[in-house]
Parts: sequence; C-alpha cells; structure tokens
Amino acid sequence: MGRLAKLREHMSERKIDGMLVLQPENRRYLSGFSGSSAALLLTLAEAYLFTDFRYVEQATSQASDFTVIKHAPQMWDTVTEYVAKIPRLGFEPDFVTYEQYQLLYNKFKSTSLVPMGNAIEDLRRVKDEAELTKLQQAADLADEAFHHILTYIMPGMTERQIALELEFFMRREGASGASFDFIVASGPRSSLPHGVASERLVSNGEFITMDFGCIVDGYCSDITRTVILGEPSEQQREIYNLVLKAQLAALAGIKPGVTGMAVDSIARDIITAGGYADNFGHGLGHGVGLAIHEAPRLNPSGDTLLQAGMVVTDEPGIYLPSWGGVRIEDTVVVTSTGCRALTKSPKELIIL
Ligand SMILES: [Mn+2]
Repeated sequence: MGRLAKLREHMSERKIDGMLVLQPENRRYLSGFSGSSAALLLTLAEAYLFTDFRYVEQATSQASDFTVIKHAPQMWDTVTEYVAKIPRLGFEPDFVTYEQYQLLYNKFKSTSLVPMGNAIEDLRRVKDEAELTKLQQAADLADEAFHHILTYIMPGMTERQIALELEFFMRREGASGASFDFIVASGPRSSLPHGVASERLVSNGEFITMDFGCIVDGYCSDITRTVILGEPSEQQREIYNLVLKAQLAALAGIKPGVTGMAVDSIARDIITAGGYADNFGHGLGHGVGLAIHEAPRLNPSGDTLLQAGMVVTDEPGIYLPSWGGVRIEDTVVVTSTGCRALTKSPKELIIL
C-alpha cells in the first residue's frame, strides 16, 4: 500500500475528512516535494499541494499524486477556501503554531480540528527499498569521509578544520549537505556529548570524537567514531573498550519484536557494570530518515516494538567531565532476523 493510502486508512479509522500537512519532512514524505514552502491538504478523495509562484513548476514535477495550486499572496486565504468544506480536519499538533490554530479555529466554527498525534511520523518509521537505497548512499559517503579524515588529522589543527574537511569531502562526493552541525570534540571537550566543533587545537594523547553525516536525496546519515592522537593511556583504552563492548552487544540485540528500551538496557547494563552508569546520560539511539532524529527512540522510555525496515542508531558513550569521553555510533536497518549496519567504518581504537 502506498503512503497516501496508508494515511487515508488511518484517517478513515479516526473519522477524519481531511489532513493538513505543514511539517517539511512529512510534506516531502507524502508528496515528494522538496521545496521550502507549501501546505498539503489530503482528503479521502483528493490531494492538494498549495505553494507560491517560486515552486509551482517544481511541485508539479515532484508531487505527481497532488493537484498543485498556486495560492494567493497570503497562503491561508487559499487554504481556508478548501478547508471550509471539511467537517473534521486533522493537523500536526507538534508543528502547527498557536497563531495558525487560532486562524483556522476562528475562521471555521463548523470544522472540528483534530490533533493527529504522530500519525505521519509513525508511517515514516518503516522505510521502503527506495528509502533504504538513499540511506545507504548517505551512509557510504560518511564512511568514505571517515576513511579520508584519518589521513588528514594532524596535531595542531582546529576541530573546525576537521569538521569542515568532513563536510567538503561528502559534498564533493555528491551529498547535498551536512545532516546536522558536526560534533568534533577533542581532549577534555570530548566529555561534551554534543560538543560542536570549536577553535580548539587537537593535540597528542587526546581523544577526538567525530559525530557527522550527510544528506543524499533528502535522507540523512549519522555516524560517530572516536580516535586517538598518539598512544592511549590505560584508562583511555579501558573506557574505549567498554563503550565498544556496549555498542556491539546492543547491535547484536537489535531485531524485530524488541522494544527500544530493551535494546537501550543491553548497552546501559554493560556500562553500569563497568562502573560508569552516571557517565552515560543520553539515550542509546534514534530513528534516522528524512530527519536526522526521528521515531523510534532507543532509550529508557522507548516502548516502540522494532520492526523490519526501521532504521536506528546505536550510540552509547561514556563522558567524564574535564577528562574526556568516547562515543561509537552506527546506523543500522532492522531486518527480519536482526539488523544490518549501514555504516561500516572500523570500530577498534584507531591510533593516529
Ligand atoms: Mn545520532
């Protein structure tokens, strides 16, 4: 069943006559339209895409299942004409603004506005073959960039230089952009789980954690590797190997029918047994697709049952304030029996 058919089925179950879609990834997922400005209105029989002059031609070629309508200078003036005929209108509660809600509410006293939860995000969790191909391409570019950066990193360069080189490499090889602000965190900064690349100079004896990825045809990649400049200390080796053990154990536990929370606890139990329970303060992983962070979540409250076709990360870490930290992350696709890694870069401690 196609994406629109699945959403319409869900709408019918909830007695929704129309669904307004504004969130950019949801919009792209349903219509194929990749531009920055449009609204979708899906009814049980029709599919409309409202956009402005800049995007009419692009939308017509990308969103072939939709009737493309060039809207009035104020988009809502046109959208509301169509909404007027809809008794129960579904909307995206975590995206529609208060102002938009008030506008629809005041204009249509006879239309019930129904928050649709994560209806479209839930459809997006399981990827089809075409999506998996793009996710694999994005992951391949990230792997190639990692391979390249190993030959590039030298003591005395800044974290930003490293981040920029990763991005240049992937864009030169065909990525349309970076999938997020890269984390390049060296030395004591590597204890910052989200230490965006800074002007700090990397030097010998330090971990460098690099968390990066790119976008191919709208789909994101996400990988983290921690390398060391010069020989590691015993404690550095011990912590690295503990994170790796947790990462591999969780990878072996990813399969259909288990919850995100169960997979999270596989890694968390190993890190806890090693004495670092308080130093792994984030969830184990998240879904990856059109968005870099999407459903399902692999964390202590992740109750989604994994299904074949879901794409998730496995990224445990240990962070010791003012000392440093280690994180190792792969993106994997759940298969019928387990999972298959999309990112394939080596994970034994690399000494530069
Ligand atoms: Mn991640």
